[in-house]
Amino acid sequence: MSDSNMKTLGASARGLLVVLAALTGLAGTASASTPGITGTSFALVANQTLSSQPDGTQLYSWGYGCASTYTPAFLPAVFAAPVGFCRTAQLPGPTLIVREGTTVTVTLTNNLPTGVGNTSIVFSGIPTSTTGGVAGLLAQEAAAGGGTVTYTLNTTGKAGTHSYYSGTQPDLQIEMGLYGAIVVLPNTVPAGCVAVGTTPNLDYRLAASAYDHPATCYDREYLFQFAEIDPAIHAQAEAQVKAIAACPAGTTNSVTGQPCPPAKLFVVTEPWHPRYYVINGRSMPDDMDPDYAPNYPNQPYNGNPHMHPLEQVLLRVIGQGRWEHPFHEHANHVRILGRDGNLMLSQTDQTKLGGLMMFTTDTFPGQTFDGIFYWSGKGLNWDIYGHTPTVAAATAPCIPDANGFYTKSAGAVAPIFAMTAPFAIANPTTASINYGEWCADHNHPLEANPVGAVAGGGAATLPDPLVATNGLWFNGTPYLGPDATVRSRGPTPLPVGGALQNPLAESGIAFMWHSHNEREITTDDVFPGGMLMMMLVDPPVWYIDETL
Ligand SMILES: [Cu+2]
Repeated sequence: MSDSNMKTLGASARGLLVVLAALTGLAGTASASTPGITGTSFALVANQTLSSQPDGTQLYSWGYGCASTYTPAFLPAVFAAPVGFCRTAQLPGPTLIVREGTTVTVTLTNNLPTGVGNTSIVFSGIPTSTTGGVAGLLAQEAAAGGGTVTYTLNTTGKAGTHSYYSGTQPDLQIEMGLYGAIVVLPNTVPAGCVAVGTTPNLDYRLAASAYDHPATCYDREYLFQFAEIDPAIHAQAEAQVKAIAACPAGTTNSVTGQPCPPAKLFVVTEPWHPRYYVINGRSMPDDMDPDYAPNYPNQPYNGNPHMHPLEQVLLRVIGQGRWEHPFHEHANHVRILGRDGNLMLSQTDQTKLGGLMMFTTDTFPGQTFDGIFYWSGKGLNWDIYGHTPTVAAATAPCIPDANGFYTKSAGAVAPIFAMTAPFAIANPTTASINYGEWCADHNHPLEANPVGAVAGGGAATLPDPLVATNGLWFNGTPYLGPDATVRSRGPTPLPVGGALQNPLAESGIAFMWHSHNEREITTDDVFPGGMLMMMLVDPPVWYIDETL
């Protein structure tokens, strides 16, 4: 995907969508947040399971999950059971959400099949002590056949996003799916950050800030875990596990009459040729279905970011596989806040961030970063809300604040949503439609004479909507907001009659977020797939429901 897309946001997004929608039949408007389980004591198991891939493959895998005797609590609260679930094995493992400064215990039980051997967990960057288990190379291990080990984590000073993964034969066990995320929430609300639950709108954040620092406040958050899968390795493991189960040690082979050998897997992990590239255990387009969607019973987490203009969006990102993935968040750079839970501040001014701005973010194996992304529409040279000097200008003012945007400090009304079901769009004020607008482009239409607006001098012959529009996300306009097609084009919007549009009040602009190693945006060599998702900028008055 060309990076010049950054310069031509709406137009390129529209082109991408036409292609993608035609090829994949994009699903609706699901979003995400950072769901997980919370508490100070977790009972995890390592077990075998199946993962679902977009080509229909049910892939034999191993994963961490919740012990069947353990009832986890879910965050955000909207994902309380029965919406949220935690299988006895899932991909990735359950996201553990804990609070900085608390002592956290994680008990791991090894329910992996006979022949796999021991297993363990490494909590990257978090001081850990251990009770029970048996000695291992990188961590104390839970022995085969139901053995347990308890890890005690000291989270003091460890706010941020961390990875956890198997420290036992990691070339095989991480490949099979034994990895997950641990999110450590800061235990303060820094000055200037908005505490969770204090806004009138339903709040999906886990915390007010990423770190104990006022420069790390955020409005919305998403967790992405990147990994690769070589199905040939999974096939070897599955075949050997089944062979061992059919001929348990101490018994006799029913066909040959020979004694069954001691059970031990020997899976060759080189050469290694991944064919699936996953974000949170799913590939495009599965990653755009909702969190906890029933069609992915063992892959509960999606990858489907939405945001409003100017919102500060926290990206929690982990490289869980063997490769580095150059992930490109189209539409802006990402400001890196910290890596592996280490906040990076300016060397000369500790009130300011010191992390770099990245065009493609790097995800090295086992490493995490927290970053801030936002979209503003600044500098596009057209009015993103479709105002023209004659259409809607009078009802939608744009008064620049000190930074040139129409915000509260310039008298704009911030959108507020009624939190009663079904909460879709609830802002009653027209002025809120263009909350956050970049005023320098106000009343600059993209087209001086929009197609279909005949009275204004536009062409009377509309493009064939079947050429221009495919899929539920394409709204037929580069503009944001309710009735954007009408505001930009007059009474004959595209597509005619609006039959193929996404919800009229949504009219978002979509951007591709994907790996820039283009081999990785395939599923078993078929494009589009793999490490790819669509980010949607929604108009301020569109309520972003993170549970869908
Ligand atoms: Cu790109």
